[in-house]
Amino acid sequence: MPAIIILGAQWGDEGKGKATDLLATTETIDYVVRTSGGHNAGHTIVVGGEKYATHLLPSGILTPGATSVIGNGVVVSPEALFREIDGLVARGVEGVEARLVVSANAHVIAPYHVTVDKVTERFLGKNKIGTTGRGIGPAYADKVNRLGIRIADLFDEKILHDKVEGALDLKNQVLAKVYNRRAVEVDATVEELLSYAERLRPMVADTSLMLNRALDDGKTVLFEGAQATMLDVDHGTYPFVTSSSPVAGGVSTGSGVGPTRIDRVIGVIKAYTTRVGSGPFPTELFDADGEKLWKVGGEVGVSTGRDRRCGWYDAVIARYAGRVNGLTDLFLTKLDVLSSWERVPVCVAYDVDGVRHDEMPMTQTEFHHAKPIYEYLDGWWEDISGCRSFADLPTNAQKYVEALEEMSGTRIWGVGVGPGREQTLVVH
Ligand code: 2SA
Ligand code: GDP
Ligand code: MG
Repeated sequence: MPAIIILGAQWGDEGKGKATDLLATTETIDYVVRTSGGHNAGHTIVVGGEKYATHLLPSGILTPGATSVIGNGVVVSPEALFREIDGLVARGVEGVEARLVVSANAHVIAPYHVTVDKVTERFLGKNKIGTTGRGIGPAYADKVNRLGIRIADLFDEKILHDKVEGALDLKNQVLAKVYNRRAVEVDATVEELLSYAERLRPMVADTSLMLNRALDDGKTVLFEGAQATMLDVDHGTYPFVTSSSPVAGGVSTGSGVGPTRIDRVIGVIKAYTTRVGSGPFPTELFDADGEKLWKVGGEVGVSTGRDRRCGWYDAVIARYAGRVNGLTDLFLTKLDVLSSWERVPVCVAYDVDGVRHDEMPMTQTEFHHAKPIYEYLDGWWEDISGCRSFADLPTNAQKYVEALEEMSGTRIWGVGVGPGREQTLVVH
């Protein structure tokens, strides 16, 4: 299986890190590639009881022998990158920089992007997006506005100076006139960005060329998604989305590997649903069940420490993710969290102002009005975290997985019953 995509099918934090890590330990994966987002991502991997979190680095950085790639579609804060590398090295992870390749065309998150992200959110008040405050949106805005700084620009002081000046021109006026903030200094910004250049240079390459050649040579490439389908700037709950394309199509633009080279697209999906940040969420719970999911599931943001909102599984979203990503498989995580419910509700359709919708409504206004229509599946009481095969699961847990597969329209390849690498069952 030479080219595989792993991506989020809901609003993120489905367990993509674990899925990537699992695949990278069960098959020989030569490259693990990030193609969108930046250090807003937080992926947790638990190996032998030791917990690691990756943010900007692909989770494959923990797989010995695999090369980690930060593709052109990613926005890179050099400061955050080095902080993350140093953190892993301090914990004894070997050869991190030697196994990391960064695209020359990836865009840079400069300190002023973080400033703009934070002041904008404050300005929006109750209408805020609930961003991670990492400068992601403003960096992508500059990219599309043709005001971005790319990694390659860090190696040419004159170009860098011109570009920073251009990027700050309008921003400084807005910061002063709208937000009453001091101007960001061009020279100091250029100096800071240049200070990262020497350490970064050996890691920088034409990653599209490298990955296409690797596929020509029969190597296996795993594209690791960040954020998720419902946070996609086109297909998600706009404007409550991130500013990149976490769907399968974004992998091609974010890596320079064409869609005809992709063999498998795995959507990672929780056995219930969570969301962090603002925006509509039809199955969200505000009662003791929501509290229990949050507590048992440990639903706290890996990058910001924010509490995640919790709700029941939404098969409409699962079908939508199957469609917009062309999923070949689902990997269902956190089934263990659902032990000890008499009945488990699953959303099968929405009621939008009195009209039943079996598919995602066409407009965001309708989606904001969507009320879940539930089917109730029988629950189970047993602790399933020790199960290692599908047949080990209690009958009702097996039926739950089978019902979700049927309702979601994509085969369920594997099931997670705990955070550890080994706490996984293969269904098909
Ligand atoms: P941004 O910062 O511009 O990308 O924020 C825009 C929206 O995207 C959401 N977002 C996320 N949602 C889930 N998980 C993410 N990663 C971290 C994690 C989040 C954290 O793994 O827990 O620690 O808070 C992530 N990154 C971005 C964000 O909440 C906004 O709704
Ligand atoms: P990602 O952003 O999709 O990589 O996911 P996060 O790491 O942000 O959040 C997923 C959380 O669920 C992490 O704490 C994982 O360790 C944990 N996790 C993953 N799979 C399972 C599972 O099957 N069961 C349980 N209980 N936890 C899991
Ligand atoms: Mg996460």
